[in-house]
Amino acid sequence: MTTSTSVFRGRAIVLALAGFLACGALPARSESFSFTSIGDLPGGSTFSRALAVSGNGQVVGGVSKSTVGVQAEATSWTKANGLVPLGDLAGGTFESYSYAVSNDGSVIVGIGSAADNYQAFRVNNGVMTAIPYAGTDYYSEARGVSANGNVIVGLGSSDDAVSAWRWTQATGTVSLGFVPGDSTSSAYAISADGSTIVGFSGTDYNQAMRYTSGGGMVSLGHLPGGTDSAAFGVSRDGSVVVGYSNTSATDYVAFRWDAATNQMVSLGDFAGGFVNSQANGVSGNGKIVVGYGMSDAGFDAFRWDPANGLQSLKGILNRVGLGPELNNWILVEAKGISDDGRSIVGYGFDPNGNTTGWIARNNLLADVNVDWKVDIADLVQVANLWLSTNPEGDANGDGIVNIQDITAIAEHWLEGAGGGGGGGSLNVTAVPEPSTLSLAAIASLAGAFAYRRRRSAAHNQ
Ligand SMILES: [Ca+2]
Ligand SMILES: [Ca+2]
Ligand SMILES: [Ca+2]
Repeated sequence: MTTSTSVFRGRAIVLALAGFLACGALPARSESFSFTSIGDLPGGSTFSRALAVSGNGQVVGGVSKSTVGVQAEATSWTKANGLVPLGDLAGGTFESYSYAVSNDGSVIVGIGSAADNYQAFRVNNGVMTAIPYAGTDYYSEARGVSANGNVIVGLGSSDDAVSAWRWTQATGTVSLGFVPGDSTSSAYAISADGSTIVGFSGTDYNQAMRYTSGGGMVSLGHLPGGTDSAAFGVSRDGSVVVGYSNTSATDYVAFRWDAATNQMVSLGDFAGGFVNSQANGVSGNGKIVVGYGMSDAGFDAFRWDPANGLQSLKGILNRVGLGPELNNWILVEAKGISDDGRSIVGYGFDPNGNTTGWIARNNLLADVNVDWKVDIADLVQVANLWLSTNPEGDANGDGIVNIQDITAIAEHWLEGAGGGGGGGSLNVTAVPEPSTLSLAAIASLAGAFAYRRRRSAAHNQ
């Protein structure tokens, strides 16, 4: 074991050196992918967490510690302005957290410390106001907000029960009740379109729940063998829900549920360590899930999609050439993902060992399926969306899916796929040529496009 370990280490060092040299030879680093620390507010201890990202991927909500917010101060972050303190509700101690962000970032919701207790807040264009309690509640927190910022959900507590609530300007704060037979509930997310609210409901144990105005609050059940589950993320239209379920007394795993099958499916966990994974967020189209899993090394942020399965986010970021930025970071947990799946936020331990928030971004439009590499799967997706205006097939961002998107994919062929040894995607000499099989596939796809274009031309006459 010692021998193979040292051989492995030797190889790793050689590879790391090769990567370093390749990197140094590059004129500039690629802008296709980025990994950025959100930093820390001045004062207090050095600490931050990214807890949510806006639908458009530009605004990160979270928490840091500051001079006034020694315990915690709610924050927002943008690339242009960095980490910005959001203050706290009036009265009580000073402690606040941002938990969810609207599509354009103009509305941020969370929890603050008010005169009597902790209370849900809404920040609208920089101004923080308390969200009224529901009924006899004396404690509340906001956990989700619709894309337009008009619908906010969370949980509140009275002497009788903790229950999920929904707030709009028109209705005020209204309790959503429980799954029939249960006595507690909590709302943790709302779909971008505002139609669907998810969280959990329960008695001694919880069950993931999904609430719609037409169907009320419905249990999503558990994975086989499970007794305890909860939902933390929901897709744009409410049709995909993610969270965790146990499968035994000790094993907890991330799940993905979709309305089409009405089934919870396990997303698994990393090998090693306890069986302990959880899904926290899902892309707008329901296809990309983020959260955390556990390996021998401890907790690790994951990214999941149907084709690639459960992947270490740090592994992906290393593969696409962000090794230098990631140097010694541990990505403990991914907390949120943007609507287009290109921005993932979370927190971990930075190179100094401090808990710090981060944002990872994939700006490579040619990677239309957003799996952080440009390959045959992107060509297939373009083919499937041929001549549509669907942004998920638009590899060059011009609003139409056509032959120029094939060209864009060819120009970025195998970018992010690895082989650059950490040298970045501009290191074209390190990017393998498309294999014969891939070239044949491209040729046949090109043939299919020509056929479909002729057909479509004929239909238009
Ligand atoms: Ca600080
Ligand atoms: Ca791809
Ligand atoms: Ca296009």
